[in-house]
Amino acid sequence: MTPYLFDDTAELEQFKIEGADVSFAPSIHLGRNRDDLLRELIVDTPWRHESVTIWGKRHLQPRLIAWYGDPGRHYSYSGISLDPLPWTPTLTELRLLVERLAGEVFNSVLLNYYRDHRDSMGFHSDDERELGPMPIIASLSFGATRTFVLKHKTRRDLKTVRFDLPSGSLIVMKGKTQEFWRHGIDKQTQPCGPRVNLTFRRIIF
Ligand SMILES: O=C(O)CCC(=O)C(=O)O
Ligand SMILES: [Mn+2]
Repeated sequence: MTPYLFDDTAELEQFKIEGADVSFAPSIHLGRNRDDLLRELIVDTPWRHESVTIWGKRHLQPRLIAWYGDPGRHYSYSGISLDPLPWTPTLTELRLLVERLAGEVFNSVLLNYYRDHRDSMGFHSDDERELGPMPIIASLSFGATRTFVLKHKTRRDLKTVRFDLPSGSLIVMKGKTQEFWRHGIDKQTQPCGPRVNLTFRRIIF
């Protein structure tokens, strides 16, 4: 039996990664069936397929997104600007749960929908000015297990860190993680089902 079938490991454990503050819980207690939540998020979210500008060129993002938050919490990155949708009961419930586990308060969430193994997220840091100097990002995953990859921005001697994000897992990045490290989700050759990821954030202005 894999430990991920249990719903009772709510403890966040800190990874030992130099210059980063990353903690992880493989299976948080949700009080609801994860597959039902995944289906609900896929069906009920007004997903957007956005184009972003990278090095002056427009590209369709290899995933769908949606932005929710308190009124006025706009989010802009790579040439797109998102107006927040109002919190749904499900997203409010998940936000309260994640706030309790992370011991932080969030006012917005970016939803990412990876339709299959071909969807991905390029290496980036969540270091937009509106997130403040040491952003706290809590990232909750549902659906297919995908691999989260962390690479240091300058230190070639530090190994790339890879770990799986199973359905119901929570990862929290804080401190100087965004200053020193980039993270992303690679495409994979092995086919997989859909995954929805919720990255709770605090926009400070
Ligand atoms: O899908 C993930 O786990 C990563 C999401 C992410 O890095 C982001 O939304 O900024
Ligand atoms: Mn990110």
